[in-house]
Amino acid sequence: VEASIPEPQRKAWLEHQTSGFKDKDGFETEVVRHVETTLARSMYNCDEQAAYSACSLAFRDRLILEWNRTQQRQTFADSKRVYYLSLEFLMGRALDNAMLNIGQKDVAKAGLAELGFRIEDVIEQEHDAALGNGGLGRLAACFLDSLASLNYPAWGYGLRYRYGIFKQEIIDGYQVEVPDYWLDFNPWEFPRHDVTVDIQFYGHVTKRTDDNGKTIATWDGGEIVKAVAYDVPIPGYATPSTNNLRLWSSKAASGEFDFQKFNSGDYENSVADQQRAETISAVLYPNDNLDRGKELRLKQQYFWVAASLYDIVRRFKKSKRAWKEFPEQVAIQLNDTHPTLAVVELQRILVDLEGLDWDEAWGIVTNTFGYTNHTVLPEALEKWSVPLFQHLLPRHLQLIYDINLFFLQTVERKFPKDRDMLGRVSIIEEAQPKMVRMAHLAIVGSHKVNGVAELHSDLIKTTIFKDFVEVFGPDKFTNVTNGITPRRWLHQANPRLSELISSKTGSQNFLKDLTELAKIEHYKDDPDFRKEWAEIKYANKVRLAKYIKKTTGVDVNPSALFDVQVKRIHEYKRQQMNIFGVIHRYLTLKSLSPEERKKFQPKVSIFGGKAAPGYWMAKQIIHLINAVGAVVNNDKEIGDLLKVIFLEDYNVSKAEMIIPASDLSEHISTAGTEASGTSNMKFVLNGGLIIGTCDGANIEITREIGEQNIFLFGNLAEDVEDIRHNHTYGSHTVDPDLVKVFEAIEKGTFGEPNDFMGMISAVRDHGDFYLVSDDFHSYIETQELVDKAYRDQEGWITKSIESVARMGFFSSDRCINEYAEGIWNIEPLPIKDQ
Ligand code: Z15
Repeated sequence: VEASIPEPQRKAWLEHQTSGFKDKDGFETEVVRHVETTLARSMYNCDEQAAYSACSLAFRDRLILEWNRTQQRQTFADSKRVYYLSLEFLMGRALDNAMLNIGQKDVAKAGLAELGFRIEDVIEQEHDAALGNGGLGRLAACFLDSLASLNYPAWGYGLRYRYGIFKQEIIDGYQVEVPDYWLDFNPWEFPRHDVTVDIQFYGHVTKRTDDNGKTIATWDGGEIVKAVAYDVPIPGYATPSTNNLRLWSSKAASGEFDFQKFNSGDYENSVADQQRAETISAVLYPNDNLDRGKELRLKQQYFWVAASLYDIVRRFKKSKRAWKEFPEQVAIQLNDTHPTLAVVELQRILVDLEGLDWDEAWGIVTNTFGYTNHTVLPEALEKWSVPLFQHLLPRHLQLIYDINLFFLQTVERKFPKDRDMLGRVSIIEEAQPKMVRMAHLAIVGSHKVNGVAELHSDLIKTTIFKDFVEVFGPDKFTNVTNGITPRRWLHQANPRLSELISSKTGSQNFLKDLTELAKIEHYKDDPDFRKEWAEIKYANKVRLAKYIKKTTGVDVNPSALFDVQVKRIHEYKRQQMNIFGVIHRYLTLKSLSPEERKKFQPKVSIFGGKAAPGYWMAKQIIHLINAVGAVVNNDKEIGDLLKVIFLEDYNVSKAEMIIPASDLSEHISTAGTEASGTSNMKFVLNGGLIIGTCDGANIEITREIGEQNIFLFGNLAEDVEDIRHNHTYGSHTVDPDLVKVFEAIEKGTFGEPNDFMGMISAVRDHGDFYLVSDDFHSYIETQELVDKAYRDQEGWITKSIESVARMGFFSSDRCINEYAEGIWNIEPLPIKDQ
């Protein structure tokens, strides 16, 4: 590691090493000390859980030193900071990442071994920090890793949910949700009981005119809830930089509970106030790509945004600079529209509390914010009803109306008399009731708007935000293609592959500059290299096969083709098409003679993913996958030729095991619906090939790795609208192979057919919105091409190596550098002697 660090950082890094453990004995001393003092246990009854706790505490001590130094350095340098506001941070486990980033996993491994533990078992004890649903939350976590690793002065701001995303159990083939209480022992968070903010809700606004004729608005009454900060250190890789993730927890402003009420015998009410306050940060909403418009969710958003902005403004004020310098000191990124209230809140602080003129304040606001859009799906675009807003945040609603008025005046000047244009771009939708369109507010309140992959960024400019391109011009809209951190998704998830790569690139520097992967392409014909490459994939598959056996009881053959689709269950992601394809394969196999069957490529079809608890169709899809598995996996005629597995409770730590074990993964969304996708990048980076549609980042992956290395199929985004129109107004016939699949289901091959009629009639009777039938033939044909390609193992290995070698572009480091230069105007803080 050392040799790969650029010279200016080298000295700091060496010094950093001295703040690490001297050697394995030094590490052991610390572990034993924590077992015996912090945990108050003896080494004689130290189980794996206690070893995890003590090991984490030992590494945490190292982290804290650098964390404090980093914060001091950033404060002293007084340079611009970026704040990443996200309602979700899907962090996964912290210990392995901390050991790797600090660069002392080998020391820990040796030390733990001497104490009688395998490091893998110790790492496994940690509960995932699962404060997110899927791609959006995991992206935020990858961004934090890159920001710290690249030495950017950056903070994340989020909510400290008491319950993260639910744990999924599969009972009799159905999803059952179990609460995820994860805070029992969490050594990675630091309560800051001295860092609190009072947050106001409800109440009323009064306006008066001051001596200069200026209108002054005051917001009084209502209720106050306290926000308490909890800080999580974010270590950078091979740098001492350790950034901060600040998560807010809600509690009653009056402290424990109301003694007045308690003493007067009204015990229930005294506790109720406290519980109402704590409810705000109690639970993550489990919907991905869906807005349900619930009041508590709006409360969460304002609570988190108001606390974060108070904190940011407080920090800025310490620098004693003029307000106009705010955007030179502060960049705030809105991760989707969830934090858009921050735009209004900053305007409120500047105008109502600090007394700035409207226009000066608005200039500061728009120069501070950037907005990232992550979806074009209409059901995911946030809207809040005006009456709800009026009730919960009366002053903010007034400000939104003012912002809208001034905005529409500028639109009017540019497009005189175009009433339709005004209606289309207005922040307020004229409906019954009126609605606040959060995406419109986010665009108007930001200086840059970005999509997350090229196709997606083009789509928002030509569809949902078309009018805004006319109003603001095209330069306000830009693209930043998503990326992933190679530290977690290569080095940590696939240590043997990382090791093989570093043996050929000469160092681990590819983990800091992923374009160095290109060097391994020189070895693609080297027999030893290829052999090792194939062996690593096989070993990863063996590990997954063992896990499948342990958790499902099904034996799978590690030599079979592992075909994986793991992601949130959603109709647009088309797991239904995948399982229909599996059924088609099963029916084909059944129709063959035993002789013909032998020529067939054996396959294990692996699914995983959570359905939103209220998403009936998604739950039906999970049920069908399990029902098909129950039949196919017990069919003696089929044996190893086909297995169907549903892995329970897909999450970040399971992804780290599953992804490196895939031969083929499926990214098969209806073209134009998946904004980017990020697991597609993770699979390819681990040497798996992809079957996918021309959607999201699949397109850029193809451009980088070459068309010969990916299995693309299906209709193009540009044709989807016409096809849908045809479904409704033309003739709609279901693909004949798909008809046979439906017939098998309806015959009861996989149990009670009525359980699956929703999925069938969506395609057959309700317009097939996601084009499952239109793409089915091309999907099946392409799967046949996959089988053929896989039988040529040598050809497959070449594809795999070439793909990995060409994935450098998809590092979240590249992505963060693009944000820093194109949106935040911020530079890394160089690390000099401390
Ligand atoms: C979510 O996970 C994504 C978008 C959303 O609007 C919401 Cl609410 C949740 C995902 C996209 O579906 C996915 O394509 C993208 O890769 C990811 O965000 C990160 O940008």
